[in-house]
Amino acid sequence: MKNFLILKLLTVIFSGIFFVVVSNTKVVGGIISTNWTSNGVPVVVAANNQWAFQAIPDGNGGLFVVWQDERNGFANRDIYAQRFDSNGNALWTANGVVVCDAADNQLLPSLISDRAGGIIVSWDDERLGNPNSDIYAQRLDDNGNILWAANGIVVNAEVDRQGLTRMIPDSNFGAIIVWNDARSGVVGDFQYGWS
Ligand SMILES: [Ca+2]
Repeated sequence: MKNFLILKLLTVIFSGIFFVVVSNTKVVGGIISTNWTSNGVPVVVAANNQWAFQAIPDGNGGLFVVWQDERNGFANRDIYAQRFDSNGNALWTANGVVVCDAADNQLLPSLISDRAGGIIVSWDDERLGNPNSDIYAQRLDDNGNILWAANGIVVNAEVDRQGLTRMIPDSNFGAIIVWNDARSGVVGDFQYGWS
């Protein structure tokens, strides 16, 4: 467990406590108080680093996980996702399904339930220019199928940087998204949203 860092801890009713930890190269996760492998099951074992993961319950005793992935290069980071059942079995493609593998970097994903069994993921996206990131989003169903346009829909691509998204579900299987926006020239404005 050397170099491991607990990054996420959340309580799930009737399912114990999820924990997800990450080393400098690999991400692992498990459920405290159940019989998952004692040192955790791998979330992803791919080349280079996997970082910046987020996890939420899947509503069936398992969890969804998304992360920033460098398997395709340190200057071509992508977004991947995985689902685990209550026994720690990966339910989607081994090492995760591609949420976005567009050119350049996709960074710092956030995720929420779409309240229809799947998830909505948003992230910072540099495909149109580094470091002037934009905001993109994608929806996946409960089987990991992509539901919106390949590599995500544009949420906001104004001048300068947009990033650090946070979301809540809306009333129609979508999301309300807020982000940090520097279009005014002031990094730190949180005055923009999308639904
Ligand atoms: Ca990329």
